[in-house]
Amino acid sequence: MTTHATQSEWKKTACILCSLNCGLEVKLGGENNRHIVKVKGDKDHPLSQGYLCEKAQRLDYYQNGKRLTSPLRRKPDGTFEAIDWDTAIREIASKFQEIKTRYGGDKILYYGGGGQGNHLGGVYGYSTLRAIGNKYRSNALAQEKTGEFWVNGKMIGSGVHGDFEHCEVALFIGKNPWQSHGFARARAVLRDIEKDPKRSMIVMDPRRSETAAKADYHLALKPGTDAWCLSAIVAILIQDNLVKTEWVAQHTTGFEEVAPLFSSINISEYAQICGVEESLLRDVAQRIASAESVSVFEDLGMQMSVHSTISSYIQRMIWLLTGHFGRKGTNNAPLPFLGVNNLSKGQLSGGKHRKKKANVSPVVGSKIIIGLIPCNIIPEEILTDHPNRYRAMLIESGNPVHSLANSQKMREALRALELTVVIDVAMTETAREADYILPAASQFEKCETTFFNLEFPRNAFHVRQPLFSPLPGTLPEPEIHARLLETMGAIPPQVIQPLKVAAQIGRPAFAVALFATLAFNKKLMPYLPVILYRTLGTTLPPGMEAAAVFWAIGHQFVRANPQAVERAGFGKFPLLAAERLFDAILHNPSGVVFAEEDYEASWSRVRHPDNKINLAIPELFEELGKLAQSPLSQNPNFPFILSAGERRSGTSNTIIRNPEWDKKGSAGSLRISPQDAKNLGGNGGDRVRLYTEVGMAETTLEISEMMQTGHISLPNGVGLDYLSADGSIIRQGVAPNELTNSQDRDFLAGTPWHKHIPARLELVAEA
Ligand SMILES: Nc1nc2c(c(=O)[nH]1)N[C@H]1C(S)=C(S)[C@@H](COP(=O)(O)OP(=O)(O)OC[C@H]3O[C@@H](n4cnc5c(=O)[nH]c(N)nc54)[C@H](O)[C@@H]3O)O[C@H]1N2
Ligand SMILES: Nc1nc2c(c(=O)[nH]1)N[C@H]1C(S)=C(S)[C@@H](COP(=O)(O)OP(=O)(O)OC[C@H]3O[C@@H](n4cnc5c(=O)[nH]c(N)nc54)[C@H](O)[C@@H]3O)O[C@H]1N2
Ligand code: SF4
Ligand SMILES: [Mo]
Repeated sequence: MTTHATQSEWKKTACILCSLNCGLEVKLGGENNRHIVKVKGDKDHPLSQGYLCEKAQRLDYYQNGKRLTSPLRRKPDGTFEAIDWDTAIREIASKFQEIKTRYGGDKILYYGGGGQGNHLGGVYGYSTLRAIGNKYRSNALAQEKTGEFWVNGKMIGSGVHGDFEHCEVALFIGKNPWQSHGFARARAVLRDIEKDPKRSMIVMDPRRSETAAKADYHLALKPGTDAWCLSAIVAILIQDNLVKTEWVAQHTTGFEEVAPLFSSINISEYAQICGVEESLLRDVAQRIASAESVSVFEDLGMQMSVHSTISSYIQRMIWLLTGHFGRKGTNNAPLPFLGVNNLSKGQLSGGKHRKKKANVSPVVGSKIIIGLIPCNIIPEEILTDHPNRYRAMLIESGNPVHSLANSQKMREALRALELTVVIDVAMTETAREADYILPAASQFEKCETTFFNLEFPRNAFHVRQPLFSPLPGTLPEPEIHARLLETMGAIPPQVIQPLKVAAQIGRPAFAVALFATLAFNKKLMPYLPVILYRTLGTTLPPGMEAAAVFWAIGHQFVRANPQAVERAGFGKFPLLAAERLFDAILHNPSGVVFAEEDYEASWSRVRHPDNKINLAIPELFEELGKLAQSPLSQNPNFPFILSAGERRSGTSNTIIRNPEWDKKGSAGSLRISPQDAKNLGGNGGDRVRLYTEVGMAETTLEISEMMQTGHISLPNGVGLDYLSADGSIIRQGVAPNELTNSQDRDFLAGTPWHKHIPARLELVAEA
């Protein structure tokens, strides 16, 4: 499984550092030709079109950081020993089966399945989960986007994505796309909006972020007051008759129920609570109501703060009451190849549920949204003395000890389990707590893809070809899962051989043989990904075996969406179109446009009677009503609000662990306003102690005009442990979740309040 490149060749791949996955061309070189030495944007990529940001230049620090190269097993003394793959697979398979027999497979929690650049492993992981009887899952989406998914489900029945390239007005709520991206070619698009006098940008952010600095309207609200700020804008729309009543009558239901919630709001009072001039709120409401098109992006500044889910609801009211859905330049419902939410739910396509799933977690009883239990409750689910507590975890491509609230509690929880298995490329904070660690091939050493396909009306999908062979000692996840399943006896060997032969004859013969096999043995259905990998996969180009699942996913997709695929150029006949699509996926290293639609298609995804959007969510009315009675209070012992996890140019979650690219260590400082620094008697570069209710960390002050008084900010993705060449551990910056409390979470979705942590500062006296 090699695709060795010669010294001078440019190879196509994608960046794996954020959800945009920009298409790249990279030059390989260095020792054994195993380094990424040059990086440029791939002009042929259908979405990024040659665009990239500076972070992509650091990819070799991921590829050639300190990697795991052997399966590891924890010894009774707590240290790890290297073991061979056969032993590791055999022991892990039998230990999971033991847990299943003793307690039930529902006591095995699965976490992760993919990060910013890799979702293919998760598709294969699904087979293993079915074999071990898994029921409960979680991943990072359940600490950011589940509230939004839930609200989307109630109102629209589909995900939505703004059309920022074409909108007249862009509204960013707790979102800093200049650094964090989130839509294709973000910086280029932001510059276009900034330059065009007919277009406007509105940014709601307590901080003068890079995006806010480019905005026409910066609503520099007080941290955590989004719900009041957004409610005030909705109230202005209703009270000043700015609602597009005809559109609302034609396309929505429930307006009569929600209007009274906003018509009595005291706008001046709400403006005061959020600290934004009432006149500015009125200007913004006017601008949105009079715009031809408005696109909106809500992100962590709002989603990871108090009132997360109700804010997701209120903000939708702003653009739905003004008719900004289902047209060019507005918010639309894209058609994903395989939605990340379907992946989370363990569904191979957007099709129907196989079984009725649990709707609350077994111990805490928290709501399960898109098949995920909230990340914040994981420690309680494990540490509570309850018969249904989880006994084991399989963690794949996720670093919950570092990335979920309250790292100390998460460590304690992992240690309390009878079995923890981690699949990762590096020795992470999470892996250190595991019983077994399996070393994965890197994302540049295997076929990979993501399902973050959110563009509309033209959508693309990019399956990457490997740049290198797997580092000796590592295996790609599809191979790991195939071996686990085979060892557990889930797939009888006699099933594989005839299918392999059929695949050699051709895909039509394979299709017939596969259907016959599955018809006779329905129990094999959950293992379809691995069966495809072991059979059809052997006929695919070397290194692309794992792409076999796209044959099945593609057929399902084409059957469900024949017109979109036909318009993308794959022909009229679904069976043929699906085969062409599969070939295009395999042989197009820059990615494939798989769907072309018109804006009307958005409406077809509104899954409510008559394709009308539902404005009324009674489950949220009580919580909304509380806003009028209870403005935010602040504990006097903690006079600052800390936002822990700001996206900066120097951060990329915990994907790049090697700190060498940031030799000055400047990526990790605490931003503070000039006034607050003065009050504290501190200067830039001074060391400070930062206290929260659960922890303390030492960090360095960075005086920043971006910050308003009372608000301080730390970056995400730093404070990682890195084993340097001489064996010592380097840790640069503060690991944010040593400071966060898993109890601080949304009342409905359980999402954390990472952007709203009460904090106190103390200068460290010079020695
Ligand atoms: N460079 C870089 N880019 C990334 C990532 C990365 O690690 N590094 N990670 C990716 C991932 S996983 C994600 S989810 C996205 C997240 O992308 P964003 O959500 O855009 O990133 P953040 O910087 O966490 O938060 C955005 C803004 O919220 C503001 N904020 C803080 N408190 C409040 C508040 O109370 N109200 C409002 N309205 N705003 C507030 C902050 O000042 C900040 O500017 O970024 C992705 N892109
Ligand atoms: N306080 C605070 N905490 C936060 C945030 C915040 O703003 N504030 N942001 C949150 C957000 S939005 C997110 S999305 C999460 C992200 O946090 P996580 O979901 O933990 O994801 P990543 O940091 O992206 O890293 C995933 C893991 O995948 C591993 N990996 C990389 N490539 C491969 C591969 O090919 N195979 C395997 N098996 N493993 C691989 C990496 O080494 C890493 O350990 O962090 C969250 N944590
Ligand atoms: S970090 Fe995101 S925006 Fe930057 S190059 Fe990578 S994928 Fe593109
Ligand atoms: Mo995220």
